Amino acid sequence: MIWFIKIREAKKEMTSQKFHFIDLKYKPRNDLICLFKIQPNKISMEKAANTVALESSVGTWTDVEKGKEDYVEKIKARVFSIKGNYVKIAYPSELFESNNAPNILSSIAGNLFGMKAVRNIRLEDVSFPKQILKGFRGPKFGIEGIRKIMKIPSRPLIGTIVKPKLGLNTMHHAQSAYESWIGGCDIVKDDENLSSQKFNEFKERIARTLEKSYMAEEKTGEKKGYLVNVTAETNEMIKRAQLVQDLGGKYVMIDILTSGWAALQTLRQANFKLAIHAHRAMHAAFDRNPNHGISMMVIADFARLIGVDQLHIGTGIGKLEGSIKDIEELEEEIENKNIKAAKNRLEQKWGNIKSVLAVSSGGLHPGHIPFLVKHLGKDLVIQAGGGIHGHPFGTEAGAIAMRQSLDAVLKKIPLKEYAKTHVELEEALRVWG
Ligand code: CAP
Ligand code: MG
Repeated sequence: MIWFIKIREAKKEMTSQKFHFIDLKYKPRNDLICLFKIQPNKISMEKAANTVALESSVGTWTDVEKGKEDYVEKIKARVFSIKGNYVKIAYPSELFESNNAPNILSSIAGNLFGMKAVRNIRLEDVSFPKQILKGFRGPKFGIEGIRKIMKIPSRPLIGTIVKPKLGLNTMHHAQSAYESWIGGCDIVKDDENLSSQKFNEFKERIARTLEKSYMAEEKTGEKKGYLVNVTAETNEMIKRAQLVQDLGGKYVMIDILTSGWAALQTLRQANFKLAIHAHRAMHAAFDRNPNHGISMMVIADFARLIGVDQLHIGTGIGKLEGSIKDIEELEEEIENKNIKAAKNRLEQKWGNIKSVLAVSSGGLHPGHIPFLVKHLGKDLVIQAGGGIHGHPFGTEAGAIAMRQSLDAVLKKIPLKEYAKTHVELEEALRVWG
C-alpha cells in the first residue's frame, strides 16, 4: 500500500512539474521576448512550448538536482502567451551576458531547432528590453548620418555592384566603378563573394577604386561612396577596415551571416569612422522556410542592435524570393523608432538606437524604380548590378538610365513619357521592360 501511495505521489509531482515553464499570467518587464511559431511533434502545444522554454533557458530533458533552487527558478524563461501556433516566451535579461549577441542567440535560437518535441519551429520576432539595448551601440551613422556623409538630403541613393561578381581584374573593377559613378551612381559596392582573391587583391583594389571614387567626385561634384567588402577572418577584417579608413574611405561592407554575429560586433566595436553596409548572403537558409528557422525580421533586429548602417532587405519585384508586404514590414522594423505589435510581430521601442537605411537589391533595373519608391519610400538604397552593367550601351549609360528613372519618379512623370527624351532610359526599358 505504501509503495502504491509513493508511486501516486511521484506521478502527481511529475504532472505538476510538467508545465513548469508556463505562466500565462506572467507580465514581462525587463525580459527579452521571443515570438515562436511552433508545430508540436505528436504532443500538446503546452508541452511543446514548455519544452522550448526549458531547453532555451535553465532546463534540460529531465530534472536535475540543483535545478529547483530559488535563484535558478527566478531567471527561468516563461511561456506567457499561446495563441494557435504562436507562442510568446519571456527570457529575464539576467539569463544573458548583456553585450554578447552570440550568447543571446545560443539560448533563444540554439538547440531548440533540433528538438524532437517539435516538428517545426520558427523564431518569428524578438523584442529587446532596455537592459539589453543598453549593452549595444546600434548604428554609428544611421539614415541621417549617411545622408550627411553623402550630401543627399532626401532622395533614394542609387548604387551598383561591380559585375561580373568574380573574375574581373583590379583595373577593370576600378574602371567599372568609375563609369558607374560618373553615370550617376552614388555608391558602388564589391560583391559579397569578392574579398582578396588572386585575380583582384584587396589592397590594390581599394587603392585603385578609392582613387577612382575621388576622381568621380571631382568630375561630378557629388559625393561618391565605395562599399569595400572587408569580410574575412576577424583580425584580417579589422586590418582591412583600418586600411579603408586610412585611405579616406567612407564605407565598409560585411557579409553579416557568413562572417557571424561576433565578427559584426568586433567590427562595430572597433568604431571606425566608416559606415557599415550589411550584406545578408545565406539569410535564406534561415528564413526561406515559413515554418522552420529564423525569420529575416530577427536577423534585421540583431543587425540593428549591433549597429549596421545599411541592410539588404529585398525588393518584392526582382530576382529573389520575398513578398513586398514582408519587405515593407522589414523596412519599418529597421527604420522606425517604435514598432507596434501584430500577429507575427512584437512591440519594440528602439530608444536611442538609430535607424538603419534599407537596401533593395537583386535583379533590379531602371523599370523597377517606380514600384520601389511607391512601396518603400525615399529612405532607400536602390542597387542594380546586372541592371546597370548589362545596359546595351555600357555601364555609364546603365547608371545614367537609373538616375533618369529616379528623376522621373521624383518629378512624378511616367517612365515611358520621360524615356521619349532620355535615350539611356528608353533603351533600358526596351530591353528589360
Ligand atoms: C545583386 C547582388 C546582391 C543581391 C543580394 C547579387 O546583383 O549583387 O548580392 O541583391 O540579395 O549578387 O545577386 P544583381 P539580397 O543586381 O545583378 O541582381 O539583397 O536579397 O540580400
Ligand atoms: Mg551580390
